[in-house]
This record gives sequence, C-alpha cells and structure tokens, in this order.
Amino acid sequence: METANLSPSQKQALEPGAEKIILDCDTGHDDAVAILLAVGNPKIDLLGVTTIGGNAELEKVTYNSRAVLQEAQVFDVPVHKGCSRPLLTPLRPAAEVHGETGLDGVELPDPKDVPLQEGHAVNWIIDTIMNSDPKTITLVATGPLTNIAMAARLEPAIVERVKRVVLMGGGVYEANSTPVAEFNIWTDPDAAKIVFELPWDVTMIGLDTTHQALCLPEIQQRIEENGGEVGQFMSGLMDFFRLAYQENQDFQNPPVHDPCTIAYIIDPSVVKTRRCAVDVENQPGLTFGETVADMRGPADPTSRTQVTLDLDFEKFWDIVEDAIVRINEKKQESA
Ligand code: PIR
Ligand code: CA
Repeated sequence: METANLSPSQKQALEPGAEKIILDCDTGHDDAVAILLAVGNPKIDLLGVTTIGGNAELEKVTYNSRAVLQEAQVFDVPVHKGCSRPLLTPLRPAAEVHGETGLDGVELPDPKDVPLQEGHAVNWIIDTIMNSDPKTITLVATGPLTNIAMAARLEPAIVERVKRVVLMGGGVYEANSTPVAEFNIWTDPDAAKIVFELPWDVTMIGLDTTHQALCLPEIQQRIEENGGEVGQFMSGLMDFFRLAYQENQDFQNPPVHDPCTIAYIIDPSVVKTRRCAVDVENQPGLTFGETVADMRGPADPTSRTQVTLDLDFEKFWDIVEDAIVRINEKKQESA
C-alpha cells in the first residue's frame, strides 16, 4: 500500500465537546475492540495510546496496539510504551485466553505507518495532562494499573488535573484469575491500591458488567456483514476469543470486557453506576487481588469511587457496531 496519499487524520470527525481520553492498554482481543471503539466514535477524542505489560509481554502488546491502529488506518494517534511489569509481583501473561502473541487468531497488518513514539508512556501521560486544561482529560485503563500509579507517584499534580479515571478491572461479585480476583487488578494489586486510594474520581467497570458484554454469534455476524474489512478483522478476533473462552473459562461466548469503558464514556446510560468505597487487597493470601466494594446500605453519593453492575446489552453492541462501520467506511474512502 502507498503511504503518500494518506489524509492527515483518519480519526472520525469529532463532535464538539468530544471527550479527550488517554487509553492505557495491554492489547489483547478486547483491548483491540476498545481501541477501535475509541477511534471510531465521534464523541471520543483519543489523544494517545499507552501500553502496559499484561495479557502478553510489553513488546507484544505494544506491537498489537500499533497493528490495530494500522488496521483502522489511524496514523495520527501516538503510541508510547510503558512499564514492562507490575510494581512488586511478577508478570503472568494470559496466554490461555489471548494466545502467545496476545492477539492470536488473526493476521495483523504491518504497523508501518504507526511508529512507536520515543519516550516513556508514564512521562507522556504526565506531560499531556499537565499541558492541557484542568479536568479535561479522562484516563482510561484496560490493563494492569502500573503506568497510572507510576504517573501519579512521579507527578502527583496529575491527580487533581485529570477529569477522572475510568477502568476495566475488578468485580463486585464476579472474578476470573482467582475465585475472588480479576486479572488486571490481580496482576498489579499494589498499583491498583494506589489508584483507588488517590483522591480522584474513579469508575470501576468490573466483571459484573463486562461478563454481560458477550459477543453472541448473531452480534458477530451483524458486525461482519456491516463492517466490511474491519468487521472481518474483529470477527477473526472474536473467533479465537470464543474458542479460548470455551476451552478455558467455561463460557459459550466471549465477554468483550474493555470496550465497556469507552462505551460508558460515549453513553453513560449503557451501565448503571453505584457510588461506594472500593479498596484492593494486596497482601498475600486467599483474597490477593480482590476489589472490595462496600455494597452495604444505601449508596454513598459523596464517594469518589463508583462501580457498575449491569450493562445495556443492545445499546452496547449498537455503539460498537456503529464504530466498526464508520471506521470501515472511512477506510474504503481513502483506499
Ligand atoms: C481477559 C483478560 C485477562 C484474562 C482473561 N481470562 C480474560 C484481560 C482483558 O483484556 C481485560 O482487560 C481483563 N484482562 C479482564 O479480566
Ligand atoms: Ca485488557
């Protein structure tokens, strides 16, 4: 493919007041859909993608992130590489659900037009937030929280300056990595504890919600039929993810966790939220990596942290499908 005729931005024309976000991810199958949703919806202004070792090693998830942007033909979103491992605990990649590459099952395009930026993701996050107007940037995390915790420790002023943090992780009643812990939090519970303790607004979109974001065959078929090349790409990802979830997690259909964060920003009514205190167990033992949400009594409207429990399934998939269709249309126009 020629690179000479690329239009400067393949991002969707943004709506006025589009939400500025930084997406910090460990690109596996569902992170890939989160990236597509972020570039394909006009209400989202994706300032950059930062990467974190998680589903697979840092080099792999960084390559995957670039390849997904290449697939979407989005060449103006910078990608920065972050931390390669959790603060204290070892990295234990989730190869059983995402494969060795972190994004097994599809042929990835060569990300030749999506260069890796110089500089560490943590520094880039800090600089981007400090050089923007206060309370204008939402930090979205769909992997372990190491980069976010590191950024807050290196430049504490970001905590007041960001608008909020929206993360996929944890669960109130659901778990996957252990009987009580979810993978992103369990991978780096120390970082997660830091993120939940800091005085910023945190929305935890946990497994209670994301286990409802099931890619049913009819949903996948719709996306494949209407989404052209990009729909095919997503469908390939879902084929692998479904098999992995059938073999390892006793699910019939794969839960597509990470785009729930972006969908919530696009349309908050896609989930119901409940304000309550959330803390993280980071001491060794049975409950290592558990998110402890206080669900007693009435919700506490003054709580900085909130959790989600449900998902509007139809609305969620309409939002995802719409983004895939738009990306594909734009891709065809520029081909
Ligand atoms: C999904 C993940 C890790 C392990 C399993 N079994 C399933 C990844 C997803 O990318 C998502 O961000 C989160 N971690 C769900 O636990
Ligand atoms: Ca993820």
